[in-house]
Amino acid sequence: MIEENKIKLCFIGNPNVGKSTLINRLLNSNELKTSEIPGTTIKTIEKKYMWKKKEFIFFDTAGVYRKKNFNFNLLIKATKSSQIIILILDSTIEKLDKLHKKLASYALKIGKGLLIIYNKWDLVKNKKSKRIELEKFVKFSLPQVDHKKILFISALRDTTFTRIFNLSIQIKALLNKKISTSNLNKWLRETVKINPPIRIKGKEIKFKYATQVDIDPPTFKIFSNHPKKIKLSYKKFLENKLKTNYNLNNVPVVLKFPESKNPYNYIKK
Ligand SMILES: Nc1nc2c(ncn2[C@@H]2O[C@H](COP(=O)(O)OP(=O)(O)OP(=O)(O)O)[C@@H](O)[C@H]2O)c(=O)[nH]1
Ligand SMILES: [Mg+2]
Repeated sequence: MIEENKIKLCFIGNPNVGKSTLINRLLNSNELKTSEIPGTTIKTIEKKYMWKKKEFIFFDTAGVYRKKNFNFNLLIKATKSSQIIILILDSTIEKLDKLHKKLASYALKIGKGLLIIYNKWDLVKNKKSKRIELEKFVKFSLPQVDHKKILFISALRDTTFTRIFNLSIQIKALLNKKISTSNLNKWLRETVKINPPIRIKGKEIKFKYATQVDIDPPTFKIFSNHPKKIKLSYKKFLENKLKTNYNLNNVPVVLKFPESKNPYNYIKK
């Protein structure tokens, strides 16, 4: 089977949030040990599953805790071997703590897709207001994540998990998305025209050209006359606009502003 057809998902989160229970449900089996006692899964376990002719590889990981003897290396190794990180949170616990923010940001930083799932939704009473509240938490703590793509599930009670499979397929496709140069340049021209960068020390920043140079994660180069003078806030603005315009949700996008004065020099290489 060719590698492109594989979708590797790494399930991470605090102990006892239901990572192993969820993977068992996705596998339609009981092969992974689960229990109400935190710390059931000790090391990473890899499972394969075919879903609609696609091979899924699930990594079940040990619940993260802060004690000194927690093996972060194992978690990092599983994270690096995967394409998408699935952060499982407990719906009955209010906060997205610092460690989760770090893990999620790290996943995006190293180029992974990210899906956030609130589990144990069956235990939540006032579902409508709780959903809004939890979405706000994520929006505030992890602004890189599209809060509309968060899933609220019960690994124990739900009867279907199709959305998890479908969203993972979608996120993998986004990681590999290719945008044509002409399309990108049309976007760049229009975006800069509506909201041009401010002059820095009298110098006008002119954008010349944009091109996608890599996939997984989508990586772009934007050429201009004064790349060093572009403010970080304007770079962030372009990144956000690019993400919204091409629906690049739940995946990192890398924008580079290279020095080269003549973009054609770069392209000829
Ligand atoms: N009510 C409810 N309980 C759940 C749900 N999912 C899991 N549980 C229970 O939560 C407990 C922990 O589940 P596990 O799947 O072992 O959790 P884990 O995240 O793998 O935990 P560690 O391996 O310790 O990191 C078990 O008693 C599960 O039955 C859910 O959606 N609703
Ligand atoms: Mg477990």
